[in-house]
Amino acid sequence: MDVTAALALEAGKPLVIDTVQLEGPRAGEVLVEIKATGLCHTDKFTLSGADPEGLFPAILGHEGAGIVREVGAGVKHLRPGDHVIPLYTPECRECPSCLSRKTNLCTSIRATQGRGLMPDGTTRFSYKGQPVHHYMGCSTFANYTVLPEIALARIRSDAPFDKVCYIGCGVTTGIGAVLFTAKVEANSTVVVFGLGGIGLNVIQGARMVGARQIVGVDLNPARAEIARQFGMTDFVNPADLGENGDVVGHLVELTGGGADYTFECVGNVKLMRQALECAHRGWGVSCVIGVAGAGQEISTRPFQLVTGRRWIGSAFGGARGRTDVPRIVDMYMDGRIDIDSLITEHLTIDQINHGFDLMTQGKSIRSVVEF
Ligand code: NAD
Ligand code: AHE
Ligand code: ZN
Repeated sequence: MDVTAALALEAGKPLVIDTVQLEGPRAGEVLVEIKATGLCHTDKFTLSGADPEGLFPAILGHEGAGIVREVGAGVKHLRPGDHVIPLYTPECRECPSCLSRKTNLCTSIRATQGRGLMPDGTTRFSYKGQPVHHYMGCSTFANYTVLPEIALARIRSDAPFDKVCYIGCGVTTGIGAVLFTAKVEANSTVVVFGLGGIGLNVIQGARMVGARQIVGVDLNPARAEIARQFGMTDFVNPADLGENGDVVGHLVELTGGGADYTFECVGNVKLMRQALECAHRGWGVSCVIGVAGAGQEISTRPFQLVTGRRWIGSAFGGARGRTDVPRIVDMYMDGRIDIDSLITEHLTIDQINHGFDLMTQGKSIRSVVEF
């Protein structure tokens, strides 16, 4: 079938909106009509060429919501008409990782997903007769896409697509990192580096569990107001501390000796170090969420770990998609989490490059494209 997509033809070039061809679902696969998709910083990162797994041409996008239109042979848990959220972290419930109960990182289709292919090693998309890669197993920058059944969470049918698409990445990543990965306790002190689409959800999660102090760190002063609305108690702009300002020292003092939990939500390895080092001696936990580019490495003095800080990381908030995503949708529908205030732009697919420009300029939190 012909579908409308935003194509990433080359690294560093704007997306091209055009008609591409999509084959129907094969065994174990599902055709989904995408109704809405968010723009995540990771899409921009991959488009820039900094992603070691970035492949071109590809159809990017991994934060979508839509409706099942057709199922392939052997699909057991979904049928046409079901409302779904695509999962870049699937949940097969059968692989050693799923069965371990120690991680959400299902391994059943990760190898082919990383090569931009469906589990059978082929692609369903083509453009001008040439194959086009899938992205993160989702490719939501198209009004129709094909996914494996295990990479779809079925959600309630009264949830608005233009809001719950954000649960496909940003909301779940931020809230989940607090709830599922770090397991922040009530009365904790928390520092969040980066108050964008992810960091604001970390703040929202920290408030939900009853953190007593939530410090936000961002170079963009415009982020302070919305972060306060989400539960931030203190704002630190590193630029205000001067060029050689001691960000770590300042945060350690502000939190009375270091924070119980810190989160890096930018993708900057220098900030990852600062986040570790402003965690409390003896017990502070620092969680890396930001994605850093090819060749980047983190470093610190081992003494920081010897003295009891722990450095951890979180992908998709540690959430098991088919199990946890429908619950997070319920949390939104019950008014327990705010998504609406974070969606600052509604765009058409023709405006998608403008959406990425707004992200670069720090003028949007989440832009959502509606089909
Ligand atoms: P975003 O662009 O919405 O937000 C980034 C924020 O960081 C902005 O507010 C920006 O002003 C701030 N910032 C930039 N440089 C800074 C600095 N030096 N000091 C302080 N603040 C700074 O991005 P996002 O969508 O929130 O994504 C954030 C990061 O999380 C990205 O690296 C993205 O790839 C990653 N991510 C990871 C996961 C995961 O599962 N681990 C999921 C989604 C996104
Ligand atoms: N492909 C990159 C890493 C990208 C990455 O870390 N992705 C996160 C999700 S970001 C969503 O916005 C993730 O889930 N990683 C786990 C996984 O299995 O991909 C690289 O460095 O190669
Ligand atoms: Zn994302």
